[in-house]
Formats: sequence, C-alpha cells, structure tokens
Amino acid sequence: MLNIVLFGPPGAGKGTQSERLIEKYGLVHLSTGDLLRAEIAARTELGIRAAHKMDRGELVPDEIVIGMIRSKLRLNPESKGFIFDGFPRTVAQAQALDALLLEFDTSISVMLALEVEEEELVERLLHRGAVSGRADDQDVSIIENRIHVYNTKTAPIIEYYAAQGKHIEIPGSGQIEAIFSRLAAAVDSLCEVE
Ligand code: B4P
Repeated sequence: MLNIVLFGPPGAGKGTQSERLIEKYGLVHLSTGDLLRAEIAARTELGIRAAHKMDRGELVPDEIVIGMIRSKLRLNPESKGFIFDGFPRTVAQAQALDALLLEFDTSISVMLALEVEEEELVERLLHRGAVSGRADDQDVSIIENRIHVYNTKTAPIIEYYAAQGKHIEIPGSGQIEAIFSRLAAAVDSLCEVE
C-alpha cells in the first residue's frame, strides 16, 4: 500500500494537492478537516464539540480525530492506499496512526511536508475566507493562532517521521501544478525504490 501523510501549516496546500494526488495514484483521501466540517454541518454531538475548538483555531481533541480515522480505515479495507491530509497534527496522533495501520498490516510510506512562508499562508487563508465564507479563514487573529498551534503542537511531528527516515520537504510556493509535479516526483521515486 502507498500511505502518504501530506503535511504542512494551515493553508500550505494540503487539501488542494490531495485532490490531485488521489486522482493520479488512486488513493483514498482522509482529511480530518473535511470530516469535522461534515460533522458540524450534520449538527452531530461530535460536530458541536469540534466547532467550539475550530472556531478559535484550536485543535480538536486527539481522541475525536483518531476515532474518525479508525472508522474510515475500516470502511476501506481494499484501498491501494491513503492520503492523510491534516492528520496527524500531534505526536500522539502520529503514534496512534502507526498503531492503527499496524492492525491493517501496513504503515506510512512517506511524509511529504509542504513548506510555505507565514505571510503567504495568511494571504491564502484570508482569500479563501473571502471566497468560501469559512469562518476560521476570515479573522487574522484566528489564522495566527492556527499557525501558532501548528508551530508548537504539529511541527514536532516532522522529527517523528524524520527519525523513521520518512520525511521529505517540498517547496510549497509557486504555481499549483509546479508544486504537484514536485510531490509526484517524490512519490514516483519512492515507488521505484519499493
Ligand atoms: P484543515 O481543514 O486541515 O485546514 P487547513 O490546514 O487550514 O488547510 P489546507 O492546508 O488544507 O489548505 P488548502 O490546501 O485548502 O483544518 C481546519 C481545522 O480543523 C483546524 O484548524 C483544526 O481546528 C481542525 N482539525 C483538522 N484536523 C485536525 C486534527 N487531525 N486534529 C485536531 N484538529 C484538527 O489551501 C488553502 C488555500 O490556499 C486555498 O484557498 C487554496 O486555493 C490556496 N492555495 C493552495 N495552494 C496554493 C498555491 N500554490 N498558490 C496560491 N494559493 C494556493
């Protein structure tokens, strides 16, 4: 199986690039942000708990997102592989993901980490907020908090995957198609090795 963690700060292009990667490699897309927004739209109890955190740019508790990922993995036993988009976001989530994949007799193949300057992240998110109406993209202080949460709680995951020899940095600025080519080249070189 090809299991990719697509990593990066808020607005790095994870969702944008995931769409292209699933199409090219026939993978199942697991975005915890999308799953949580679907729960909020359906007004479930989980969604109400999540919205409280997401509206402030905080992370949703680990047990909620790990539970969501577990059920999605169970629903797709025949998949060629998965793209994890926006998950893991803490070292505890990364450890839980490794343990979960082991149950399915598989593991993470690679972490592709999109690198983008903070100023550009803020610009991209404010633009999306204006176009889509997404509440957490409309307020600079919430965006800055998301970036702060990324730097303090999420970025340490880089070390976690680097220690396993699975971390690849990908420059994430410029044209969307050019960034996609860099990601695809990294995936293709990995597939050649295997
Ligand atoms: P997510 O939905 O994961 O959103 P994100 O990190 O803000 O965005 P992403 O990086 O996917 O942005 P995109 O490609 O779309 O998380 C939202 C919230 O959910 C979190 O703050 C947290 O509260 C919660 N959450 C989610 N997962 C969680 C977890 N595992 N644990 C706990 N909490 C969790 O790109 C953004 C914009 O940039 C788009 O408008 C796009 O068009 C544009 N763009 C992309 N590439 C570009 C390029 N090359 N040039 C110019 N613009 C570009």
